[in-house]
Amino acid sequence: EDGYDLWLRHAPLEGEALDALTVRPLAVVSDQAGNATVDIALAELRAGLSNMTGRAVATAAEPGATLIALDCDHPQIADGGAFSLNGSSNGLTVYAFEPLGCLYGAYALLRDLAQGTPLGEIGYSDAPAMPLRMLNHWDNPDGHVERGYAGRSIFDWWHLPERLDQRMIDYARANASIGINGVVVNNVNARAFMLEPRYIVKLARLADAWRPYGIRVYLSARFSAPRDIGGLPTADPLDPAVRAWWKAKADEIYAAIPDFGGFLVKANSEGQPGPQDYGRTHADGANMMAEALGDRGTVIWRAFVYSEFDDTDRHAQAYAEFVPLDGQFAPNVIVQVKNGAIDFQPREPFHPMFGAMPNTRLMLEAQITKEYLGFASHLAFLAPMWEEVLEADTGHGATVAEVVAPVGMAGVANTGSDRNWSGSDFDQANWYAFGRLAWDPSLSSETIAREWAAQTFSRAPAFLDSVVPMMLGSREAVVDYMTPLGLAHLMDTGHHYGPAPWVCDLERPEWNPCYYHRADAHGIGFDRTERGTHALAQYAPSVAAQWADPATTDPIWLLWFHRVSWDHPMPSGRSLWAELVHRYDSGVAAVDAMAATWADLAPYVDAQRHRAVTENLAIQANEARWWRDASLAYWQSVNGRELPAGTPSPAHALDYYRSLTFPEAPGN
Ligand code: BDP
Repeated sequence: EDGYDLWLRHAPLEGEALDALTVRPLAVVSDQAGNATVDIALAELRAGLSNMTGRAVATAAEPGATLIALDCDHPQIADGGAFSLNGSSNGLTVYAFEPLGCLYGAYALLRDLAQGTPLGEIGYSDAPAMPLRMLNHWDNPDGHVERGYAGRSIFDWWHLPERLDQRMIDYARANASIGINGVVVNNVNARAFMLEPRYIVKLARLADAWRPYGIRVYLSARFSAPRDIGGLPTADPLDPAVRAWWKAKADEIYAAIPDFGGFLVKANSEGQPGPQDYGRTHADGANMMAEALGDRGTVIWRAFVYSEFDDTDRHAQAYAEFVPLDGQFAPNVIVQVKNGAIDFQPREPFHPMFGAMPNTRLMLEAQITKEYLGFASHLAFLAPMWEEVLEADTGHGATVAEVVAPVGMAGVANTGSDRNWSGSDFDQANWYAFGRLAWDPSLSSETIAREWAAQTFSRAPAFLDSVVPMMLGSREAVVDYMTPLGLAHLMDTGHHYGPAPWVCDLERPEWNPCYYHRADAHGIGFDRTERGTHALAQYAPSVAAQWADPATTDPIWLLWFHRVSWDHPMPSGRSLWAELVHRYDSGVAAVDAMAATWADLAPYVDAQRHRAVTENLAIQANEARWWRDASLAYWQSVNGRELPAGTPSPAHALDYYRSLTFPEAPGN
């Protein structure tokens, strides 16, 4: 097995689950056969059931057969993809109001069966919690994927529209099986030419292929497109010619793609053009594009802004630029906010914008590709990280999940041309978990890990009882060996591979790791209290109060909000310095434990995938030690302290770590 089939393997069943499906012949039917979406649901059920049972599945009701029926215009079920699975004496019916609900119901049924649940025990209703469940691809038209660790882009713009790779169908299927219903096909650092007519026909071919799977296409749009490709002298959002250009562009796209989702825009951030270039606000820019789309689509405007450094705190910039605009965005504008205020670090407190803009539609942006968590070679299951954010109480009367539920979630995709799609087998779990959480943010990480592992590897209880805890602890291990106790952004600059806390000479302060850790002989950490940058005040008072005093701040956030001395007493009884060392060592030990657990699981996993994971764990074990040793060598050079007794010294002197370069690391 090479991982291509993802969680949709539908491996042969055994025992009671198999018996329930084989006592009688099996038939899968629907009165709505002929509808493209219903036909996909029927084909998925027939293929999946036949794989799981080893028997042919009939396509018409036969006397005495176990009947699985799809009823896809049932008036009592809500629209938007809801479904109900109802068992009966002779089988099970999937009820939905529309074909897409039947498709989601079919995938849910297959998911339950593939976990070994007997048919007779399946019966429930389900509906997506959020209307928009999107992937954002950072794929460039030349095939390079920004922050991609799984090969080249899966989108073959070169050969579209004539050639539609089978991967485009398999991709849509995988997405639909976890409820994803929107795809932004190109990088937020967008090329304007993707709005040209020759790209619109390519995009239309994808839209046609994905429509039956319930997936709408979106484009990242470069704000300066009216200048770049439109021949206009300006892209000022208040200029009538600019407005007319975007309106005509939208009309042109809708003529080819009637259900085009809309535009994703990164503006006035990291050198991208935007309305501020003309003295206008984010709202001016977003509303202009929203007017062009009208009620046909949505503008998703990113809040990840950090343009010119204004000498305060990068943590505070997005809130400062956006919160004053609350209530000014058009109804078809969504503001997309990263989970934390800096940038997809292994751990960040939730973004203070959540809950702070009650009159703006806010959507959560998560990163599935592991730019800051060891790329695809480190095993880190991200559901616990997203769960931590979704469950966070904003102090404004709602959790983050409650704030974004009326709108949705976007995940920066981790797909690529690698056979296993995600660069590693376990990174498939992050794609899966993202979709499942966007569908239902109340699902626990444990439930998701169990579902995924049972479908992807083995439903044997002994396997699951071992692999699920391993997955659940994996992200904390990364936090411990990379950035414990609230540290952040200590990776090497540019490619973000490996540790480089010593970097301090880049042009802009916030590009430097030393900006984030602020370590010197006396102490370490970023003071965001009123004595420091006061960014803490952007949180609701009840939340800010939890993090205001270093003595009572949860240690996981300590150095994010506070600068403390190396002797600062920790709840564990250790000094800050001893605790830091302890966390690095725990992270390394956790990776060794994962490798040992995985070695024991060989009997449950095919040799090809078992070996692939083993090799990655060997990389991770080396790199965890590298992170620990390089970080400790650096901190020692700053604080002049010995390591606590019994703690191994770094394998090399600091100069060795500083001298390493990685021209082969995937770039940005
Ligand atoms: C950062 C990435 C950069 C992206 C940027 C963004 O390093 O490649 O362009 O985020 O989200 O995490 O726009």
